[in-house]
Amino acid sequence: MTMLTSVLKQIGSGRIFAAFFLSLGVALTQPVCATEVVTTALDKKGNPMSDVIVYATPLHGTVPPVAKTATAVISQSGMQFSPYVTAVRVGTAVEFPNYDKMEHHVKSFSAVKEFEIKTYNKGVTPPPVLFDKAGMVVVYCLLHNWMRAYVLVLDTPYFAKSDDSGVAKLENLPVGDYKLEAWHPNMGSIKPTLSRNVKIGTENLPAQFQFDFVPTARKSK
Ligand SMILES: [Cu+2]
Repeated sequence: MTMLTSVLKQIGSGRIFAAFFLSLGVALTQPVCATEVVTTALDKKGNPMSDVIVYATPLHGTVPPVAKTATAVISQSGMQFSPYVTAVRVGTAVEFPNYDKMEHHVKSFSAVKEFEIKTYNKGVTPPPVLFDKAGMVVVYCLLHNWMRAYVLVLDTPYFAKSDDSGVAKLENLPVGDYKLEAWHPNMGSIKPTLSRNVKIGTENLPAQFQFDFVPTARKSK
């Protein structure tokens, strides 16, 4: 048994762990039906980066329509927004519940989605905000200047956020050609994403995105 077939056997279940193939330096000749792409985000110094959004946009064809009921939640909890970074599809309604005893005043000045949720009584859930345009939205609290959340609104359903080990998993990707991109909030909406075109299903996949900066620590009280 060659090393490759042994690795494939261990992996099983049709998953592609790109890192394995890259480290093995093996060119795949047999088509592989990918259902999951695993990427690792690293900073300039080579340390794992969390809160990186990795997303894949098909170069041909269309993506499934967004569910009419697509929702996400960004709460105010412990005097911070949680989560700090969120990716959603265009057409997603986002709720901003307040779980703190303190009041918050949620505000976005971003052209992609400008909105304001003024202070409200505890126990009241304000109506959700519909994110109807692609791009980046920065959410502030006007009462607490360290509070900030980032929303990346995407035209594709294929996205994931890196965890503390820098790993993001894109799941249920149909075979095809994609533009694979990686974005971190420190890049704002001006700096271009790290990107490359990939063919999912027939050749090696990139395992790694290395950024040319070290992310700044999240501000706190
Ligand atoms: Cu606040």
